[in-house]
Amino acid sequence: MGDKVVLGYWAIRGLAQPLRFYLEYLGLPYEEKRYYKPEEWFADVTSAPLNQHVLVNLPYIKDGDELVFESQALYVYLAYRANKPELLGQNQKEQVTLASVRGVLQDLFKGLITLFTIPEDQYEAKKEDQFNQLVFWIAEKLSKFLENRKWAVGDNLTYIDFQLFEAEEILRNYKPEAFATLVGLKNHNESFANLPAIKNYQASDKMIARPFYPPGMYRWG
Ligand SMILES: N[C@@H](CCC(=O)N[C@@H](CS)C(=O)NCC(=O)O)C(=O)O
Repeated sequence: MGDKVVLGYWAIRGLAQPLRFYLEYLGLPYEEKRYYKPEEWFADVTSAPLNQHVLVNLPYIKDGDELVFESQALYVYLAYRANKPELLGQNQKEQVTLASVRGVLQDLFKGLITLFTIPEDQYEAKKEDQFNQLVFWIAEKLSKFLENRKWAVGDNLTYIDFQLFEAEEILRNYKPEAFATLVGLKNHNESFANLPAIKNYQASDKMIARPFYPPGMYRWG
């Protein structure tokens, strides 16, 4: 274990943004290694210690000599590291619900990526249909699921709320009028944004407001 954990990722929101919120909430001392250019990442990934790891990827957590890859694994590692395993779900029911919400969210993120990577010359013509077919109906399901519950698994906050919040922020910024109709997601979004750690972080200069996705490669971000 190191004095500070290091979160490595591109200098965009992407897969790291919920982890940044999570680190703030956990109160773990951390720093970020933000990669601004592919060359910077290439230099690191081809030298020790990263080149000694088969699963190497971004985001990663470096904790002293320990290196952890795969974003979903990072949430688990950091919950134990911060001595807050309750964020993994406190019982079987919460852990199963968390896994269900995580699966639906993965479908939603996949739909968003497909939407935002429509070829440039087809984007205007296709974006409305693709939003409805790939994104909105999944967001509606999640929203309905969240009605009458404070957090994704019920009364207790877990790490999946951090991923859910990022999905909400994408929807809220991309299509505010559609997001406003998703009452369950809207209420969850407001409750999460009001957590003191999140409120402070969003007001700080560490916060990356945009882009959500790599500039140039995506039609929106
Ligand atoms: N399954 C991986 C996906 C990671 C991934 O696709 N990382 C992208 C950025 S979102 C990347 O640029 N990885 C570095 C590389 O491919 O060299 C995770 O969840 O962490």
